[in-house]
Amino acid sequence: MRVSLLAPMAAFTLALAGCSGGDNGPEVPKSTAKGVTIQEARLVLPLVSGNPGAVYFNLVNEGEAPQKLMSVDVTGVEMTMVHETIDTGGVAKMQTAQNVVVPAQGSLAFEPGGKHVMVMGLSPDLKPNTRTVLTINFDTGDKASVELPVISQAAAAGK
Ligand SMILES: [Cu+2]
Repeated sequence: MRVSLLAPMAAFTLALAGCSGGDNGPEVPKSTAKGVTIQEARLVLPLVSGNPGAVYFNLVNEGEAPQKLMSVDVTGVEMTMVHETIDTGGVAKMQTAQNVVVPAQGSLAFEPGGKHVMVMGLSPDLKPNTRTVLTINFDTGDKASVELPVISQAAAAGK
């Protein structure tokens, strides 16, 4: 009996998305901040529409210089504010975060209960399981952008 050996050399073709975005998500601008990556980014929608949402992420800086965050842009929101949560005698309060620096060869987490980006004036297009774009502007003029998944509070709590 002859055994026929098939050696399928499957050629995987990567279909690259064009500039239109479409089902492949929004177009993300190229980052200019060398060595900086934004990880685990997500926009958590408010429970009640019209209220602010919050954006969380982890900023990683593999570069040789610290990166000072100047401002944050989120496509589809009217206003962003960089906040930090502080504990004033057992009461958690939010205030504008000053001097937000990602150390060289370090990282900085924006997470619930800590630093976060408050987003106000959310477009109705920002529904759960859609995606938008997060851009972080540094004082050097460099920017880092990433695709930003939009999730509900329930989805955020289930993580
Ligand atoms: Cu806040």
